[in-house]
Amino acid sequence: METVALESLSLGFPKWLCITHYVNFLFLTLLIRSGIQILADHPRLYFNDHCTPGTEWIKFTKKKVPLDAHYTSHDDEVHVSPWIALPGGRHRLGLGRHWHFFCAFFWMLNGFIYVAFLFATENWRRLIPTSWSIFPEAVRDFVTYATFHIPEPKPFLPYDALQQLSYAFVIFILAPLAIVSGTTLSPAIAARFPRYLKLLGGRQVMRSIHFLVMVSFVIFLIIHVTLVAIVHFPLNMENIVLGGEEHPALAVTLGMLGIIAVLAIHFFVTAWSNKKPRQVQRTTGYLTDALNRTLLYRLKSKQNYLSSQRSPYFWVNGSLPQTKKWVELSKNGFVDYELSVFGLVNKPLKLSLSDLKKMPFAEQTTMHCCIQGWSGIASWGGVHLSEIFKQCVPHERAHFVVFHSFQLDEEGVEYYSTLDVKEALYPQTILAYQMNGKELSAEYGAPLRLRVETKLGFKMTKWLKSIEFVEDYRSVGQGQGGYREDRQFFDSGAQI
Ligand SMILES: Nc1nc2c(c(=O)[nH]1)N[C@H]1C(S)=C(S)[C@@H](COP(=O)(O)O)O[C@H]1N2
Ligand SMILES: [Mo]
Repeated sequence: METVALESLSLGFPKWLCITHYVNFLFLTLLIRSGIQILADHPRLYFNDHCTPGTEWIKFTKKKVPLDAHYTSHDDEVHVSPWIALPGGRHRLGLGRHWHFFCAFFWMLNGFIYVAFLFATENWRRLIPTSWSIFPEAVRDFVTYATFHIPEPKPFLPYDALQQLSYAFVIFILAPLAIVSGTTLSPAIAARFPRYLKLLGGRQVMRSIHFLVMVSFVIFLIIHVTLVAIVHFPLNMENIVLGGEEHPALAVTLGMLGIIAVLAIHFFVTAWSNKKPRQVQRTTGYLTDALNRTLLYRLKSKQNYLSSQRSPYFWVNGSLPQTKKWVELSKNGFVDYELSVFGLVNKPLKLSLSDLKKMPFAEQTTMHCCIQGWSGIASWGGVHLSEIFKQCVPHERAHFVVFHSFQLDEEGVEYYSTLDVKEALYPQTILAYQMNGKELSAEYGAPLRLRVETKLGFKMTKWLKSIEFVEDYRSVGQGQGGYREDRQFFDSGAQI
């Protein structure tokens, strides 16, 4: 039985293996490049969820965070060349993420197909060691390589022990680790399963592991490709491309064409992202938005951190509003502030802070996840949105809620975000006027801000001016669902 199985392996590598191997190379390299783009937006890694500057275990920026001046997490972004990052350049986080999620899907799909075939045939025997002797053999092989010799391959594999072990490690340890650590970075999953996240060491530990997995893949790729190229080159290409040892010239030609095709795709997606970012946002969105809606939309936040777990430092995003109205209001401690609720409602409202404070008080201690990568834990106190719904009574046709801010950008464009009415009514979706038990301070969004705990931070409009009920968010701004979606091509789901 055993020998029959092994003999079938000696016939060479099947075609599905050759194909999935190339597809894997394509998506893995796209994932690495887009991952670097994402990291560049907050180039610091921590083993704690507070992300206090100075507690990084590694950082890729020389910038120092001034603790006395207004410094936002945007100021901390670094720029990476398009030769390395996908798509590279300034303010490309949104697009980097689109490619990362799009490719993650196909990379996983390809991986599952590969593993399914591996076990449906006898090919898993090439990878999974069945004897402890593999370890001393691998050490011997390492010494052989290190002294610039070539070790004996094992019969039927045709890998040596070191190859077998490293391939098994990449496929059965590194790849699953990438998937698990990547999944926990979804704020919706983190909000729904806070204990599971804690069990794994926390968000920033997972983010660091995700990074270390990427580094391991890069190291593996470099060594792997180098050894393929210098040890029995044409013979390797025959196995890799054709699955058997017959036509060396054909194998090398096809193999090189494959690599050129992968490079061409890299050039194409980089150029496309820089020329037509909106098109990329929409195209990749067909898949990732649909997946996000099916898998994550229904998750509700179940976070309840202790007040002792609050972060000593909380990053700030966005600069203070310069609008006359807000500046005036702030001088007066917001006593004249009125939140207006308008649009498709039966009863438009003007609510002062004291009106809001008379409504039932809601408080939650949660972890904030910024799209850039940092996190922080704080308590937020205010009014659940259902209270506003009760008073204004939205029309049947009101499917979306728009949160308008006092803050305008340099071009005078207003910051806003949208939620659909169902999400707006989820537990822990509140209008907060308190942070950590005190009045909300100016930089964190005074007098009022939104908190939606299953989403990334950019959905949580600060310096809230008004709430509008609309039928379709596409009629607001540039129609993408929010200021960041409009301007920076962020994904409007904001749950991954
Ligand atoms: N008006 C306005 N609201 C905003 C932003 C902004 O730039 N302007 N930034 C958002 C982003 S990206 C994040 S991560 C959070 C940051 O909240 P914090 O400054 O309280 O940490 O606010 C969100 N709300
Ligand atoms: Mo953010």
